[in-house]
Amino acid sequence: MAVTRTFSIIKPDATRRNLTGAITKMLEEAGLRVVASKRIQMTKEQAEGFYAVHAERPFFGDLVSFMISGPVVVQVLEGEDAVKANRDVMGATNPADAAEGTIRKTFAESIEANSAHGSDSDENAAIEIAYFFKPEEIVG
Ligand code: IDP
Ligand code: MG
Repeated sequence: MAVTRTFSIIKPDATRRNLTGAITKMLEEAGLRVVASKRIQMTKEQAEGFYAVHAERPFFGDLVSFMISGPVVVQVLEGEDAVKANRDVMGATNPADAAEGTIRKTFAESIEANSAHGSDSDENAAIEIAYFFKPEEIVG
């Protein structure tokens, strides 16, 4: 295994409930290191671009509205096999299916308001990191 990077978002349902620290702690305890982080208010255009792969899904409009409903914390995480480590600690998309001890099982409100995003491949991680961060904003 190699040390790699992934992209994470602490979603509006979590920032609203002041869970930024609690979620970051779970990421850190899973062996991930925050090497870039910023709290932003996404624009509609930014959210639509980020989730463009889901543009044809029935929930796309609601998802974009949710993602701009409040601030988010975008982060670059580094660690051994970071994409998998992050997806494992995040848990299944639907909190009803998420394993005990995962972020989504612990904190998610619904399949949509599920507290965290994590890239699903190294390729998408690189694309998503570049969507929100300049190289000089990432300090490993
Ligand atoms: P993931 O976040 O676990 O990778 P994706 O299938 O990539 O899941 O979906 C992206 C996001 O879209 C989810 O995290 C969730 O916020 C939302 N979402 C996914 N499926 C549904 C659904 O069936 N209804 C409403 N929102 C959904
Ligand atoms: Mg996904």
